[in-house]
Amino acid sequence: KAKDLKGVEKFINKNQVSPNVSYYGKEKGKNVFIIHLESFQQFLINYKVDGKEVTPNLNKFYRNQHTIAFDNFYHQVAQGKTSDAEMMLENSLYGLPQGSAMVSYGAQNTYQAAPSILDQKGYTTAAFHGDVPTFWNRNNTYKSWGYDYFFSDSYYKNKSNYNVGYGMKDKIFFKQTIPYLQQLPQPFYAKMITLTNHYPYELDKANTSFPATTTGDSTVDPYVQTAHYLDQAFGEFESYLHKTGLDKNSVVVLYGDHYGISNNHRPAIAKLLHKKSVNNYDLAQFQKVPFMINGSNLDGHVDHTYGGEIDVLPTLEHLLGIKNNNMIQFGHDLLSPENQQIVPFRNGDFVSKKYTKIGGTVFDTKTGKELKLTKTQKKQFNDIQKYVNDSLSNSDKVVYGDLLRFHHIKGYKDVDKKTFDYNKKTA
Ligand code: GP9
Ligand code: MN
Repeated sequence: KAKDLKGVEKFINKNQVSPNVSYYGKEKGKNVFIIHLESFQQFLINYKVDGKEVTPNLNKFYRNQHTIAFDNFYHQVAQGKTSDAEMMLENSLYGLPQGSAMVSYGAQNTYQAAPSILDQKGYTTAAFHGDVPTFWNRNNTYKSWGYDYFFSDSYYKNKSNYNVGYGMKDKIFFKQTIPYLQQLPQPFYAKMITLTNHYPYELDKANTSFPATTTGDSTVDPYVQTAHYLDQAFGEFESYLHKTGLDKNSVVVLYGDHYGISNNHRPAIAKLLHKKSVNNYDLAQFQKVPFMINGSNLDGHVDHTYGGEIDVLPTLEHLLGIKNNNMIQFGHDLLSPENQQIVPFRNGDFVSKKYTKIGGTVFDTKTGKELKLTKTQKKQFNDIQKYVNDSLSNSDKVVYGDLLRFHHIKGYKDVDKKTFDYNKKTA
């Protein structure tokens, strides 16, 4: 019902943060690349095996003079995995407590998503993925989000040795994406979803030059090999951007969607981190994923702000000079000095600047020490917990109730799903 939106709007307005004046509109009008690094965790950045960097290209990108890299950035997905990440990234709405919002609510709901917001600023929008279009109901959901184009497996030349696991190998995927990119009118918003670094981390012999880790856990050990392959694929794509000068008029956003190594592998994780054992705090830290933004007008640095996938869209909007104070978005610009630095997890746990709450235990986020809260701390803690619960439940109200159909924004037209057709036309 339309009146259910009132409470949601109230919550959003109360928690609004204003943009950082020194970043607002810095990258206005540029092309945007969103590069989805499958199952990629932050610990891989600068990680070495046998003295060799797993991800030399991403490491370079991380410390590039024009890259803002967040090192306290968490994935917030639940059962919907990749689809939860996509949902948060492009809508600033959470995935659902069970199942996948894209699967259950992707086709019928109204969204005010990144592609349609940018479309109305004159952008062409396209998603690229080397798997079947139906996975996670992308073929329907992307229409609701306003994607002009969705290039999936049938758009790519395929030979049997091009594939591994779920689909096309990342190097081949990036290479074959380029001719399509070149035809997109600028400015464009292009999302590329990689695949090869997906469990069970399979790779053909020719690409398996990098040494596996030696934890003895066979699910974990090949992870760095496919991560290394993904890094090489990214490196090749980056040199294309550089050669063509596209890097100058584009913002390149990189993020890891969720863990590759789940928390069920404690002994192996301890070995990877060179620790005797790991507790819940260590595991929460281990769940960090990369979030990096590169743009020629940005002053590169590592930013320690605590944030998560829900915060990406507001951050990007402000860099592009797009106001979001009339939008229903649950994240907050990570570059805003007013950011409260609270990262809700789907199960109600959270990381914040001061406290990390996992299960029934509260840790000091800075030191990792378990805390017995004093009366004043308890009050702060409860306020954060309330925010976390309200944020998740209001987002769920929006998705379950399809409330955005009642949310009208001045100067913004809702998506007309019927205008899109992602089937490849055969000449
Ligand atoms: C499949 C891919 C995998 O197309 O995006 O999704 P995941 O299993 O990581 O959720
Ligand atoms: Mn995934």
